[in-house]
Amino acid sequence: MGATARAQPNIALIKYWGKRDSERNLPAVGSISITLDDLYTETSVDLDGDLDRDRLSVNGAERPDLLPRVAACLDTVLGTDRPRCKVSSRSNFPLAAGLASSASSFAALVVAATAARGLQRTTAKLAALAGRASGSAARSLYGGFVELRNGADGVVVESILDGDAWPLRVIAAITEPEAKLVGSGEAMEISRKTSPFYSRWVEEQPMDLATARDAIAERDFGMLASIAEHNCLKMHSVMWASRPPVVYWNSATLDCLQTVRELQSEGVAVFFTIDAGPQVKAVCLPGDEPRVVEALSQLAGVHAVHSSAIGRGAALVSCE
Ligand code: 2P0
Repeated sequence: MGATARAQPNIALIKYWGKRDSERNLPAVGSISITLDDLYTETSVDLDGDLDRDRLSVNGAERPDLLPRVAACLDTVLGTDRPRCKVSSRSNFPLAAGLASSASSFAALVVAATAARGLQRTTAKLAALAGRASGSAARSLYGGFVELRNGADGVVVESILDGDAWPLRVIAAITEPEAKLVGSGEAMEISRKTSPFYSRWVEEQPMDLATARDAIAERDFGMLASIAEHNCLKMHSVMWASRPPVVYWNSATLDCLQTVRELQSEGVAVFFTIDAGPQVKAVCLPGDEPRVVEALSQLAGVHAVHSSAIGRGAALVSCE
């Protein structure tokens, strides 16, 4: 039996950084994200008892190096007595470079594996399973504006506003197409153990979440811009103050920030956010998108820009 699912990455406006329980991969803080539309990962899972071992191909190439994490996720979703699986995954954007490919990849994997086995699960359950593999993946099960909270026994995820209700645009400026050197899971642990700002970061997160929630409920772009940029820079300050320091930015990252600041001073409704990578995501109102795309595309250090609307959560494409 086999199934194919599609999931989109999500971009956190209020970030997840740090774990309270590494074993169960539970985040130390809640987060708020928007699920994208135009970037996606499509993953097929075929259950095949005749295989001698699990197989994984990513964008057409065998990737045994990525298999242990995928196999662990399959064990969580299907049980350790599961049949061997053939997994093929394709994404239409760069992987492991700060565009949340692990979010879309694990969200699609969990949905496809569940369907391939003929299991019925609620979206909440699928989100919890995806979160075990990658904290941010839990959010990609839902569309629009999504909040992840820490519940007593795991994460609680919900869509807090439909994308159609506030159709913001996201422009991702790619400043480095190659994969990052330090994975976010490892970097989070370095921050938790060594950054003098880490405890303050965790302490202040409920305040930032509340402000962003209000901004989204009121469709207040200025308020959302201000809290999202603050939360992003605070997360990177935690990383920069870690030992060893975790610095994902390059000089083009800073050029993008400067360009966003200039656009803001010209009255353009745009703000930036940066994840565990050097790419800059500019979030703007639809009418301002052409100016933002044009300004970011012109920068020498920007290799490509990807524009996206806000989209829906992970979904099954086919099941045999
Ligand atoms: C986020 N990031 O909220 C934050 C902002 C990166 C910076 O979630 O260790 O790949 O697999 O749970 O989900 C990236 O972390 O981490 C991430 P794991 P994940 O989007």
